[in-house]
Order: sequence, then C-alpha cells, then structure tokens
Amino acid sequence: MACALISQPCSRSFTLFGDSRLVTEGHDAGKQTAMLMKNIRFECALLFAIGMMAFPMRAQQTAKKTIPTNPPTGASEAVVRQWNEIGRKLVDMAEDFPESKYDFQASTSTKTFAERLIHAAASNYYFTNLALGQKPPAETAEPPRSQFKNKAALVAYVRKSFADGASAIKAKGDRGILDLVTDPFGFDDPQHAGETKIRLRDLAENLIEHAGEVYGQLTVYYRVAGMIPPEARPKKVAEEAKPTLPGGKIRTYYLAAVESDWDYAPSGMDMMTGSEFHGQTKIWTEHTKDRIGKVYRKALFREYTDDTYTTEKKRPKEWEHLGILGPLIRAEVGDTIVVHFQNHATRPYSIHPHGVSYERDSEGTPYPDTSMDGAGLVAPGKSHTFVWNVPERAGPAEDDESSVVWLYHSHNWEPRDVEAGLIGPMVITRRGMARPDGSPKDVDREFATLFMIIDENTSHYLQHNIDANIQDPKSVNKLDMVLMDLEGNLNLAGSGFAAANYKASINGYMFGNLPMPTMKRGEHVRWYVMTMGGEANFHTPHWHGNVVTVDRHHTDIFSILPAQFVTADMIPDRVGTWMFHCHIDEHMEGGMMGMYQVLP
Ligand SMILES: [Cu+2]
Repeated sequence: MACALISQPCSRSFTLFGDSRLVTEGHDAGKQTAMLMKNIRFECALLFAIGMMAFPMRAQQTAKKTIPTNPPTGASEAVVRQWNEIGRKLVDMAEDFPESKYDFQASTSTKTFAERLIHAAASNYYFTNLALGQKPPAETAEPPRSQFKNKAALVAYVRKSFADGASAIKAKGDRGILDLVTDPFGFDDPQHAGETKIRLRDLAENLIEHAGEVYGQLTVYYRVAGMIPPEARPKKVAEEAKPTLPGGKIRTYYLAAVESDWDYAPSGMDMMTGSEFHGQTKIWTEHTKDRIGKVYRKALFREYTDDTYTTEKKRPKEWEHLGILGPLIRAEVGDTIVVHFQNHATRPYSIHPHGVSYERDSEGTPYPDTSMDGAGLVAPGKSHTFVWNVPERAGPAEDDESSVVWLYHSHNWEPRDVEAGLIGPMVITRRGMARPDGSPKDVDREFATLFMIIDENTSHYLQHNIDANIQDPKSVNKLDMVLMDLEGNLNLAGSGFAAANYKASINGYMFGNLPMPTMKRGEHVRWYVMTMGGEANFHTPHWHGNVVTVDRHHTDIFSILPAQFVTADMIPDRVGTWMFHCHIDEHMEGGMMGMYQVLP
C-alpha cells in the first residue's frame, strides 16, 4: 500500500533523502516483513495440515510423540497478530530512539522522527474508527508535534493507537472483520477514494503495511543519524548467556544456511562393486535429458570461524563422512550452547534442536502467536542467535552410554527444509565425562550417520533442479512413479521421474560413496545413528565384520524409525573393509550402502 494515499505523502517526500540505497533498504524492509508474515502463516498452516504423521518430535530410542495443541487460527486472530507485531516494533523503536533526536530530520525537506511516528499512529484510526462504526478521522486530525510534551507522551500515544486498533479487531471477531466499509483511501482506485467498499480485514492489512513502511523509513533515520537500527543489532542474548549449571562452559558456533549443489555419488562410480553405474543403479544416478541425476541444489548448514561468516571452518578428516549434515554441535551437561546463525539462502530458515532446553525464540519453530524473530525464524540475509541450555535431561540417562545424540534441523516448513538438507547432529556428553572439546573421555572415535531416503520431490529446490537439469522442464511429469524395475518386475524401489528423486543415502552419499569411517582394532568406537524424513524411512543399519552394543545387547543390526537417534558402541576385533548398509532390500538397491574400515 502506498503511504502516499494516506494524508501525507511520506513515500514521495522520502525519496528526497538523496540516498536511494538507504531508501530502498528502508522500503523493502517493510514490504519484506509483510511478505514474510504471509509466508509464515501459510507455511505454518501447511505444517499443521500435513498432520501429526509427518511431524517429527523427540525420539531418543523410544518413539514417544507429542501432538501440538495450538487452537485453529481465526481470521481476526491472524490480523490482530500482525497488527500487534508491527505495533510492538514501532513502540520498541519509539522507546529506543534518543529523546534528544526526536526532532531529527533525515533531510531538511522531510518530517522529523517524531512526526513520522505520530503519522503512523494517527493513520491507524482510519481503521479503528471505521471498525467501531464511527466516521474516519478528518485529514486534519493528525495531532501536531507540539501536543506531545516529551518522548513518554508520544510513546504512550503510539502504544494506545495500536492497542485501540487491536481491541477493535477483537471486538469485530472472525465474522465482523469481513464486514464491508467505505474505503477512505481507494487503495486499488485512488480516484474514487471514499466511494468504493473494502473489507475491514483488508483495510487493517493496508494499515499494517503502512506502519511497516514507516518502520522502514525510521530505520533510515537511524542510519542517517549514525546509529544502528534495533533489528540490525547483534542480540544481547548471546552476551548474557550463562552456563546451565555452575562450572559449565559456553560453547559457541557460527552456522549459516548455504545453498549449493550436492553430488550424491561424487566418485561417479558404484563403489560397492567398483564399477560404473549400470542397470538399476542408473535410475538414481544418471543425468539424462529428462532425469536430474545425482547432483541437486540443496540448502546445508555449514560452520564458519566467526561472525563475519567469511571463512568456512574446515571439516577435519575424521568428520568428512558427515557429508550433507551440518557440523557436529557438542556440549557437556551443564554447558550452554550458543549458535549464531546467518541465513545465506533464498528462503526463511531456522534451527530447531532436539533434547536441549530453550525459550521460544531459540526453538526455531513457528506458532500462531509468535513473530518471525520470536520464533527464531530467519529471513534471507538475516541473523539470529539461538541459546540452548543443557540440563541433565538433555544428556545421558543412567542406563545410557557416556554420550547421546540428538538432531537439529530447520523447522520453518519442516519437511521441505529437511529434505532440502538442513539437518545436523548434536552430541551431549555426561557431566564429568567430557574432554575439553566435549567428546566423551571413554571413547576413542565417534561417527555420526543419518540413514535417510532424501525425497528430492519434497525439497524446496525441486523446481530449481528441474529447470537447471531437464532439457524441457515443462515436459516433466512430477508424478511419474512406477513400481517396476528396469526389467519390468514389480519393485518398490521403483523407477520413473519421481522415483529417481528418492535418494536412499547415508549422510547424503549413495552406492558406497560415503567417505569411509576408519578406526583401529580394539578401539572404543561410538556410532551415532539417526533417521529423518517420510514414511519410507524405517531402516535397519547393518555392520558387516563386527558387532555393536545397543541397549546392552550385542547385535550387528537394529531398527530405527524417522526422527529417532541411537547410540551404538563397537569394539572392532576384525580388521578389514566392511559393508555398512541398510538391510531393507529396496533401500540397499536404491543406494543406501557404504563401507567402514578397521585398521590393525
Ligand atoms: Cu533403510
């Protein structure tokens, strides 16, 4: 909505600043906020619609599921949420800006900081009055600056304006918010302002967008006055983070979501047979005019050395097998984990951790009553700091080994975020059992493996991958899924375009391309095994050559369901290179195979 349509042409006068870069920044900020809000609501609704089956919750060896109990969101509730969100931001800004600068003008021809705030607050009554069945305010009704003796009085006015509007929305309710009123602005048709009808909800949304524009403009006032706008400041939360228990450490990580192309079989070979891809294996690996092949655009968590996010932290050789997974996040019970996250991708993402303890803004999950920032969702180009406490319950229970594994993953549009690749391991070590780096003292080597049939059909980047790889993208039948192998026999691994996008992989590697986990005979080795994803993701990880101990039982295989995590200890006694794969036929055939190596 162009602000120019409301009494004062702030958009137009705004361009008189002379710095078009700043103008763009401020303006886009408002629009982007509105767009993102819409996005979140949509994605949130979709998430619930997908239902409980696809909603991965905590699972540490047991598969208990908790069902979210948020009430359904009505039309008025959605509006009031956005209304309060932009109101809160403007009030916060009004309180934050120094009183001595309230009459600061970003340029001589524009209004002052205070006047713009008054303008945003006064404009709200175009909605509030109409919602209450009153006449719209007169053009001259905007209170003069001189009416406000001090900053406190002006802040109170802004606060009251949004509170009045919120009560009016609530009073109208889900039905009343759809009432038609005479549009004071003629949003779609300014020539006929005061003649056409508009739904109250749409009028409210126009004013929310208007307030967002003012907010964007005021961020420019900050810049011009040589100050950093509130939203651009680093979170204090990180500086204030304290160890969860006395004597604990703060463990700091810098993660970014990065979009890059991922090769499921970088050697170009079926390493299980040592040969070129042939026959059935070509379904998932061969790039043709109508098949994507083995290289897909993904979004991955990558670790950086500091908050400049310029130098990616080199992954040590012993952790190269992590593949698509994000970095291993570690802590000892009693520590606090601080993850600084910057979103380098083109979509809003988050980090949602399992097991550890957090406030909502460190949960990385949308709810009906939280803002983007309050939920830990991060728009493209933006940053957020997550603080996770590590109490006893996040670590090993009495019968667990000295460390347990959890997952973290993006949880904005959860299934699509994870299929896109935003997932990583987190290991918590028992108090008193950790080395300085957090690893368990009684273990010589650890490996983390995610058994997952990554469904590239569900990834956010499917269309990108089609456009980038398929000769005639319009010809693609995205539903092409045939339960048949290349010889015409019934086979659940299937063939066809959609089947070819199911990547049965370990850490994003197929057909033996997993960098080989390597250990020495007699070492105490710990395997952290995880799964995630859709309903085909029940797996039976199997080690040839040696056995593991899981829940005090010897085995060389166990079963694991989506979003479960298992710690399996091994003391290898057989030297050699051994298969490590899922034992389910279709999964093996589809590529879920790797090898590990035991040196003398
Ligand atoms: Cu499997």
